[in-house]
Amino acid sequence: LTEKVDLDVFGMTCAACSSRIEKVLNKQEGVSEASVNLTTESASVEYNPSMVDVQNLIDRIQKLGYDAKTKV
Ligand code: 9UX
Repeated sequence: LTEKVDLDVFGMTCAACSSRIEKVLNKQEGVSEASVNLTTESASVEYNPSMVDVQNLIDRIQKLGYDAKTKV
């Protein structure tokens, strides 16, 4: 079972920011595919909800010094 979430990501100013976040999300247990887009300031994450939830993903992003919220 895989779910997909789209996040708005705040605070990214360069391409290193987005690749940093993308790398961390992809290392997170339960994440099968994460891509972060600097231009649209967003992230798209496919994950297994029995292993990780959206708040875990947001926490990861916040620990790097950025912010994120679920896109509505
Ligand atoms: Mo470059 Mo992006 O220092 O934070 S990685 S602006």
